[in-house]
Amino acid sequence: MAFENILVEKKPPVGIITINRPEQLNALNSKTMMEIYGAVGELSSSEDIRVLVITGSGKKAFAAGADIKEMVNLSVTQARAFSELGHRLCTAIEEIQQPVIAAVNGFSLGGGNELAMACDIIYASENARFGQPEVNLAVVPGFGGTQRLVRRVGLAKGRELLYTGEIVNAQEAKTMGMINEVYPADELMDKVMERSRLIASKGPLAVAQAKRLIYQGFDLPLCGALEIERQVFAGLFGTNDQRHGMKAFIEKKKPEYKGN
Ligand code: DAK
Repeated sequence: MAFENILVEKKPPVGIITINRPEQLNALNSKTMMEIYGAVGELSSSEDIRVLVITGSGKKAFAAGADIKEMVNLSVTQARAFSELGHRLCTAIEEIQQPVIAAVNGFSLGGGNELAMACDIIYASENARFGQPEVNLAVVPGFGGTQRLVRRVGLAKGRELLYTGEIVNAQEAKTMGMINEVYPADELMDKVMERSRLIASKGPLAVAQAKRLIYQGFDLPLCGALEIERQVFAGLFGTNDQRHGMKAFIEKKKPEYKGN
């Protein structure tokens, strides 16, 4: 697939999507979101890709929001379609097997932060800034932010951020549990690649199932979620990787997982 607003690189076992509209601070217009959606599909169906990374080009932004210039004159029907596109993209990120890491290298605002929060893990540079400033524009987040933010940081902080539109720095975002770790800007991508390769070295079916269990189980009653865990745990004993991994431990060897 040819893309105009994103760059896609395969560095097996890692696939990298870079939002590439730096002059617009990587604002997410429909075309860019459709391209990211296409790239997520393409990379996630590659057998040699075990982790996806999403980042922004330039030094200023991961993505400074949904594209306000595209949104300004949307009708109610068009706004609904725009929101559905954002939801489809964020849900796709949550539903693919591979973990997705957001490497946030600057502003992560509005729709950009909603995209980041759909990712499994968020690593940020020290200059990153996070927020849901939609209320400044008299709208609410439209790509799932009202739901994913409070699930990440809890109701107290989530409400505050959503009602004030305040922007927080990377350390504050880490303290409230929105993001995982903060690195110096010039080390961010190296650290992200290191963490990605660490995840990719684990049993891929186990990582994929852990992702699915968290996604499907999080909003279920505990007893139902635990039942799914039992089924998945048992099912993994039908895989070659499980036998291989446990034997490797006993024989003090390093396992090499094949994903079967
Ligand atoms: N959209 C479009 N262009 C943007 C943009 C954005 N979100 N953010 C920045 N840009 C553009 C600027 O317009 C400028 O373009 P030119 O004027 O040069 O053409 C260029 O990027 C550089 O930006 P600045 O000159 O403003 O750069 P500064 O360093 O001075 O300021 C900033 C950086 C991030 C503080 C500032 O750009 C800013 O405040 N940006 C907007 C941040 C924001 O409000 N983000 C949230 C957007 S709203 C929904 C669906 C979705 C959503 C809501 C509802 N439904 C359908 C219901 C989601 C909404 C959002 O995400």
